[in-house]
Amino acid sequence: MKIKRFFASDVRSAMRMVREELGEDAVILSNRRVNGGIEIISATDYDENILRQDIQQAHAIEENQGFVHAPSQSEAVAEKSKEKPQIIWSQEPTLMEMRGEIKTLRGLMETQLAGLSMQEQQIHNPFQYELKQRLARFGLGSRLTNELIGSLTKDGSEDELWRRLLGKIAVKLSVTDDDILTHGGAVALVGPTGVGKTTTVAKLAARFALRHGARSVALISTDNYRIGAHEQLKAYARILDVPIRFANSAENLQSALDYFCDKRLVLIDTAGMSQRDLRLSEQFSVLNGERDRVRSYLVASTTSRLSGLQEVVRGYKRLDLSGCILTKVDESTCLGHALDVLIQNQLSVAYVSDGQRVPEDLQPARAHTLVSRSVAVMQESTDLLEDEMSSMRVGEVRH
Ligand SMILES: Nc1nc2c(ncn2[C@@H]2O[C@H](COP(=O)(O)OP(=O)(O)OP(=O)(O)O)[C@@H](O)[C@H]2O)c(=O)[nH]1
Ligand SMILES: [Mg+2]
Repeated sequence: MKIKRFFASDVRSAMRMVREELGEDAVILSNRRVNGGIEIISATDYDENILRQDIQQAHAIEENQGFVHAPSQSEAVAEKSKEKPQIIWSQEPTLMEMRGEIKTLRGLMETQLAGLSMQEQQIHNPFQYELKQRLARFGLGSRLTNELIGSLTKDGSEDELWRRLLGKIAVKLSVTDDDILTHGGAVALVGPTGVGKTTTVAKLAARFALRHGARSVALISTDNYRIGAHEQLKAYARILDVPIRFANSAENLQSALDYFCDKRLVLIDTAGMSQRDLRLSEQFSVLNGERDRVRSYLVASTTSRLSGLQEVVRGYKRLDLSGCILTKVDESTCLGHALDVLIQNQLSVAYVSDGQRVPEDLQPARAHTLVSRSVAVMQESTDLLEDEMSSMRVGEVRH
């Protein structure tokens, strides 16, 4: 193996020197900036063992000369290659530079092309363009937007078409018609942390107790992970004067359900868990053990973004979900995100929670009401944005 060090003012000149002296088969072992230019270490007839010896020798020389040695790229690669073979030529600086430039160019072209197609649409199909923009502000993702626009017959004014689109969204959105409070049974509320599960359990229990009496309801908590989790539900049970039990395993849940078999509604409050939490499988196996008796509803906060909601629903769909309860609608800045995710996942909405008050702030979900509310939220957010933009413009003028 022949190793040689080259100095030049820039990478291109150094590479030319390498090629002229060592030929096209030369491999680049390292490159670094040094005073006055670039240093490249290159080799022909590359042999990994000899390279390692050479590197050790180089270290010894540099240490004797008082240099502080930082491992170079080639040394790191050589170290790694003790474990498995590495492709050293991929570190070649010009290639790496070119790869980076191609990536940047591809990104630029994609953005430009997307912009061009939007511009073209704006010119040739202004209605469609405007409706797409409105649906994006409403909170729908591109897949559902394209599906809805594609199914639209294009007769009528823009506002008529918009109303028709909203009607289509309402038709696609399925609701469960107050099923928990109408049919009762054993119902578990599951979902990520802090979305409002315990508060919703209390709201449902209070509503049911108002309709059928406190004796008809019972509560179970499977939240054994947090100190104080029991206290919160216990406090609600005390206020509502309904019995409560705690279950920390599938067997305990079974016996708690047996114990409350005379109740018309048994509400199960679960520990809040991220869809990425490894303990989620444990929670699922406890609930799946009682699948025949317990219906599970996902509680999802409408303050989450589209991708976050998508991930939550995907994670919790491993549980056979009977529906979803949307919370924090009063705090949402884009309700359409939740509608998109529910429609795409064919998950029905059971209830809508729009505040902290127990039991007032909970309504059975109605598709048209939810769509109208989403439009109102969209309008509020647009107005807010416009206000901010105009105050920024005023600020600019003043400066
Ligand atoms: N604004 C608003 N706040 C709500 C709503 N529902 C619940 N909250 C509040 O959200 C906070 C968390 O509610 P919890 O019921 O404890 O949530 P959780 O899902 O049981 O939380 P973990 O058990 O910790 O996972 C509390 O402050 C509630 O008052 C709602 O619809 N709107
Ligand atoms: Mg809770």
